[in-house]
Amino acid sequence: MNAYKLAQERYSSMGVDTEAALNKAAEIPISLHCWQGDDVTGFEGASQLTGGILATGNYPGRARNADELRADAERALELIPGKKRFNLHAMYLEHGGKPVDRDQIQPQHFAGWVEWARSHNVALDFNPTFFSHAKSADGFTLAHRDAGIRDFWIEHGLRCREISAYMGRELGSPCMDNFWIPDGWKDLPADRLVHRQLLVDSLDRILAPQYDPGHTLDAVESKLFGIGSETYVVGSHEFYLAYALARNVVLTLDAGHYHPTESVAEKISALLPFLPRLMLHVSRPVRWDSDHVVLFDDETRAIMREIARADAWQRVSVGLDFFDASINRVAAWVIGTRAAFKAMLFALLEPRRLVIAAEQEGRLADRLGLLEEAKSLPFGAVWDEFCVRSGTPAGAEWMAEVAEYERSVLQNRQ
Ligand code: RNT
Ligand code: ZN
Repeated sequence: MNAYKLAQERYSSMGVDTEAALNKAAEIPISLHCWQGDDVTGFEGASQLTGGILATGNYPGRARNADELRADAERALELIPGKKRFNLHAMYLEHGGKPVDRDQIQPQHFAGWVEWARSHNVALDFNPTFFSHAKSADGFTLAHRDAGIRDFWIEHGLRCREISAYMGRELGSPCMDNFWIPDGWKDLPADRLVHRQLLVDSLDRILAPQYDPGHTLDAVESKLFGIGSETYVVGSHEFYLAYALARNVVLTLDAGHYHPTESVAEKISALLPFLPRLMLHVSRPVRWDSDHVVLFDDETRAIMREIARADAWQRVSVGLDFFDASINRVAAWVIGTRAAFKAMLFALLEPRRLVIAAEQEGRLADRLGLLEEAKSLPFGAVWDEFCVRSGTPAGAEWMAEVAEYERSVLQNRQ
């Protein structure tokens, strides 16, 4: 009998249907972030990543243009099981040699991406880019006191919504348009309120045009601090939670954007009764918001477990957000995304019926015991089965493929 059949029996003895879990996991998309492929550089000729985020390392082979980034992403997508989306930032436009500023971008600048997405059967998500630009150099964008700078960024936001709607319409799946801005102060502000009022006004102006929610959805992403905005971030958690509730937009939770002992997993069930929709940036903060490659670790498992327990996959969009420039970037995508899918499948295999029964009947030692026993069920065999059914390598086989791609493609980029 093969390993999967044995695993199926073991899970079944705990009341878990592995076939149902495999089928479900195959339907739930994870959105791969384009910016892992080039250290958050983009195609505008930026010489520096700003906005208080940082990709560290100088591993050779960074994608330098859209064709290279797409080729690298294709290699990664082939090695990752499950349903994938692809998440772009505005700075990944293709201007065809005629640079356009952020307040001038149009859907046509993303036509190449839409064609690529269509031919690879992935839907797109989108992000306006409020960093790595002369007009964000002093650390403020949508919350800037200067009306001219604010207008520039508002126009960028408006155009990004149009582009997002175009992507969603073309590809037949709503494009999540995620707003994250770096605005904040390094040191003690004299006026915390004024920037928050300005940000409300800017966002309201950006969100004024109505779009079909079947084409684009708007999300806002909070943050605790950034490099250079350690003391005050305009778009804090409370700010965006209140904004999302007041204006009925999606709230994005980034796993690296809270105090280190806070858990994003724990927040999900607190928000679901109030917010129709959440977006996640699954990431791995190490001592700070370091955006390390996602792993099959406690926090990622807890996040997926909470979505699975609430059966909220329709309401919680899962995206990734990490950037490691110190290792092969294709491998980083593969490791992080496979880990996220692994955590999703693991969550779907929880012996939920037995654990709930134990809780309801007050058998609390059984509840704890079952959760502990579930950890040593033969999960690896079910995961391998998921990979094989997806037509992707099981186990460590993907490594040889990435190594070959490094030899034949990445090493030639100087
Ligand atoms: C920054 C946010 C944001 C970015 C991307 C590039 O702290 O996490 O999501 O990582 O938009
Ligand atoms: Zn993020």
